[in-house]
Amino acid sequence: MTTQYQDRGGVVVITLDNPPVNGLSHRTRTGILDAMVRALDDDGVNAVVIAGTGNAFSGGADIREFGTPMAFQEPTLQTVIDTIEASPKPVVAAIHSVAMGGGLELALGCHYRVAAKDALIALPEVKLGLLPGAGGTQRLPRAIGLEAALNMIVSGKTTTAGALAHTRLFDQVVEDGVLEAAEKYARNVAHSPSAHPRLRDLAVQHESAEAYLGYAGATIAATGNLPAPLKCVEAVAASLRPFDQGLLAERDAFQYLMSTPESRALRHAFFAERAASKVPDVPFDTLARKIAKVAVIGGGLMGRGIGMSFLNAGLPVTLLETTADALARGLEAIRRSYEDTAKKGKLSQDQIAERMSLLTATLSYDDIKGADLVIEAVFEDMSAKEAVFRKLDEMMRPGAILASNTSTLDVDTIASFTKRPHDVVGMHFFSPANVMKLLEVVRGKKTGRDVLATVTALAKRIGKTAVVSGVCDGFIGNRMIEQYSRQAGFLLDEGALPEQVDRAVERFGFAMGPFRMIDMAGNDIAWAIRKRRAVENPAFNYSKVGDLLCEMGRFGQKTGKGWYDYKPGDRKAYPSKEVNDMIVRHSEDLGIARRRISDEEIVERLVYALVNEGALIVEEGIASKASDIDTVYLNGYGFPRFRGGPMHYADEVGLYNVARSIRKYARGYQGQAWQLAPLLKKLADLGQGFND
Ligand code: T1G
Repeated sequence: MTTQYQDRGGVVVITLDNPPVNGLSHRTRTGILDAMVRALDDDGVNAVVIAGTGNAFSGGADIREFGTPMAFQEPTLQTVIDTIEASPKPVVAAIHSVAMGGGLELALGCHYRVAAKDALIALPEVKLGLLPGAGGTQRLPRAIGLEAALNMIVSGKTTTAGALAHTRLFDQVVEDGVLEAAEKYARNVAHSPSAHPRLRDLAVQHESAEAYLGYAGATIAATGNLPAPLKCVEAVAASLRPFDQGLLAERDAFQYLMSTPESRALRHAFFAERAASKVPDVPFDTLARKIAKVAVIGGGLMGRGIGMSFLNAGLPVTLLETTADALARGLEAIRRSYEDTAKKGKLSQDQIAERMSLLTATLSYDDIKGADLVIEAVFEDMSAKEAVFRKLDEMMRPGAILASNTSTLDVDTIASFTKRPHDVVGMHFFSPANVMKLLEVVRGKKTGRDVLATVTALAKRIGKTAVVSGVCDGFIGNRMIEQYSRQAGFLLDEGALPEQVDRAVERFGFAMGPFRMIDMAGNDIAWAIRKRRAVENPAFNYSKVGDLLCEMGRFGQKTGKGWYDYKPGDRKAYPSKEVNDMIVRHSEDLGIARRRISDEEIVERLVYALVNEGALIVEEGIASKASDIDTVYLNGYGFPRFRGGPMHYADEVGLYNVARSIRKYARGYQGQAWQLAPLLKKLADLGQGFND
């Protein structure tokens, strides 16, 4: 059973008990409705309280049902809410914790609501490409006003019951003891002579609603082309009409959004990110090690960001450097970063003081030997890693986890510098490490399962999204972006220019095109990797135009010029005549007649290069599932979330069509770069998708 029924002397408590967040599955909806009917039929019952067990009152509709017939199987959430709202006996919601989406809508259908001050309140459906589909767009404006409701619904942002205590949304907000307070409240109103209040009976007040809603709609339309935010405005606007009419408008909008590719992609992303930390051969109940103290070796850009990630989560960090000067610079940079955040109003001086108090600095390994986890972020050179890991092996207490932040080097080789390879793991943070959510957890052949369980749980604790990768050059993300960059270079040889390529993928939804991105990261870094690759794998051919650019000293923003020209203090990228002339000359030198290339071809070649390499990565077992590839690209490489990630996007296009396009490009310029991945071919032939 996922609902409990308890008669407490005339007040019935219906308790939702559907772990992990009391999702309103068909079973749970049926349980609530049956309990309501039972309470209504029982003359001894004077009032009803609806409560939730565990970590949530309710996290909303059970999204695991979406896309299945159960999602709309009667009793729907609307039916449950209608029954509650029509009850002659008062129904009180006891909100002790999370009330989100359909969970908040369930509470909105109750006559009264008692909540804990810090209970998290949200209608986050828009983040799933939807909108509140069980009356939330109609009842919330009646509870907190049109503007506040629209802001909450369009942004999907989370607030607390305390922040809304002054509104009609809550009849009582308490520090704790919510259930007792709700039960007491129920007894007090049980014999109230007047009808119990229903939000649906209120009218939405706003002196200039039309103007305000018109402005809101225009603003949203200007910020992007996603359907859900606009439908949110339409549905909330309908709350100005009689309630039942507004409800119909909401229902039409919800049904429409449920079938959009954007919503399918956003729902896929939601689950992909939560599935990523589940490693097939690491049982979910694997005992994680206790991490209470962290050490970071290296106070450079990455070391500082990594240290801040832990400080921000309240974990003490010891930063170790080799010289006092380097250490001082690292500490100063961390403080300055916090001060900058404070200037934006996102951090208080007390919070800065608290975080800095958790940070200690040292030049001695003696001061870190008691740490539970040590993360090395020194120079990306194997001899430097060897020196550090031999020292760590000698100094660190038994059971400490020894992690490397390496982005390219072999974690098995690093582990071989120690006598405890089972304690060694890669923790590849993305710069800036205190901001980027993605964490690639690189498992060596001998990395212990409990180490993986520990690091993936720790990632969530510090607000990161962990994806476990096997050992290969570039792990998951950087290995794939190399193929993406190859195609970008070949496109220049054949007729495209940097600004066209960037514009095409940015229109597709990428945060930044390949050339603006590498100008920011540094063309010299890519140059060094290409040189290394050319030695290791002479068959690895790529456009030489990137090398020519570096030979011109155009390393990117850091040199004031790269693929684009930059002006001092201005991060805008200006197309460069010098570079474009060089590109055209290079095509002539290659004897290539430049051709006009469509944006569609540009997007296909860049995205399918990711998809094909992703298929190889899954096939080799470097990633355990295709959705992990999506999680990496959504959280570390600016892939548009409303497209769900490269693998989900390929499924939406149809793998047959992707394979057909790849075969076409394999017959073109530098076609040998297109080796159709066997997994992609197999699934295409079977008419299946990666995420089936
Ligand atoms: N349905 C099913 N499972 C859910 C779920 C949901 N609504 N929310 C979370 N889970 C699972 C999640 O997959 C994970 O599973 C576990 O719970 C812990 O999640 C009609 C149509 C509630 C704030 O969008 O924001 O209502 O990995 O790691 O950090 O209008 O989960 O353990 O197997 O995120 O403590 C609207 C989404 C639905 C809320 C908890 N509701 N959830 O955060 O844990 S649509 C949402 C969250 C809807 C109505 C519409 C968060 C959380 P597993 P977690 P957390």
